[in-house]
Amino acid sequence: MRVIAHLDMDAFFASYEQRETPEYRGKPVIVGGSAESRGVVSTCSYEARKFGVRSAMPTKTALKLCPEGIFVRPRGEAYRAESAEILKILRESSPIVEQVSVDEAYFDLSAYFENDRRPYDRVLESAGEIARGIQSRIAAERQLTCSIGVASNMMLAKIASDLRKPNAIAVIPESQKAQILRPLSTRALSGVGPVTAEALAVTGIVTIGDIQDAQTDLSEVVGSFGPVLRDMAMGIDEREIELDGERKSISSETTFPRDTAQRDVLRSTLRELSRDVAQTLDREACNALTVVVKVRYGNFKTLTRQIRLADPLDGADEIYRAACFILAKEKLVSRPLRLLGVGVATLVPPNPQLRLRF
Ligand code: TTP
Ligand code: MG
Repeated sequence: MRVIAHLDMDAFFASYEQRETPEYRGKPVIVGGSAESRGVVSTCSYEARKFGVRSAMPTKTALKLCPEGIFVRPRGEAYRAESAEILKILRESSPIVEQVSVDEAYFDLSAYFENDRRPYDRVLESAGEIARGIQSRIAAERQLTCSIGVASNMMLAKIASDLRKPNAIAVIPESQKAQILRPLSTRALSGVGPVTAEALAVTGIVTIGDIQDAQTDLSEVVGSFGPVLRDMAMGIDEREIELDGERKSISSETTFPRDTAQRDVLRSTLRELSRDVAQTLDREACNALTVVVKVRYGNFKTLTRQIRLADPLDGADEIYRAACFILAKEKLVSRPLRLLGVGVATLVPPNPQLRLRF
């Protein structure tokens, strides 16, 4: 029986700041760039969320929504060091751990239940108790709260960790997985970004339940992603946890509902993908030295082209400009595209001088 857990820290950067500065506790704390330099919110405490403040919102907007908020600049290095301590605790409970971002990791608990003969749902429930133990240890040793989801696969475990945040343990029973997925937005499925979600919404598919009930073959709408999407909507996900070291690249890609060479469509997609990548980079507290563009044509021929930059970059605009440059220089849009992707690699710690922009 496969038993997978997903841990996600609660309001990570903000909780860290609240732990470090006791006066901040119980108050709306907003971590992000400065309003004057058009900075955005990295995250905010749950107290600030009551005012409507959210990640990725311009700090200026956050200031309007929550004028009494405590505004703090992010400290990437400190968060990464904290993340390493949390991971150490996790590794003592399971040797199979895959960290996916600065505040998030999957871990495998199957070994605890190898010879367990109880029904699957009972086993998952017991795994929930192990997760509770880990959560208590993190609270005691790091004074930070987290949420952990437990289920039969990675996708469900991640969805579970988000179901009852903050400070929650959520188990998705195997017998109820399809039902629990039903009301959730299609965006909860990995690989469904804003573009795919919109393409689905146009055909009336808004929730995962809508995918479950769809009579038509979704490949009309999302191409080869269709069958995968159907599986995910039913709660099926065969991915294995990858035992990795540091993350080596970050990317985002989208398959078009119809092959396209239209410049405005490609440009706006590129902007969206660049924003996506920049956001992940920001979350990882990293900059990048390489920008990669991936294209796939109607006949499935796939090309990737990259450039190495002299100075590390981390902003969406910079990634977008580099990607446009690659597309033009390599004449990649000689035919309509089925898929367009943008990525960054050669990740490096942020340049302290660049941090002064905040
Ligand atoms: P999340 O886990 O998405 O958010 P969170 O931990 O702050 O809050 P939640 O309780 O909802 O999990 O992201 C983890 C950290 O990554 C977050 O603390 C700050 C950073 N981050 C950004 O810098 N920009 C972003 O847009 C997001 C979403 C997160
Ligand atoms: Mg989190």
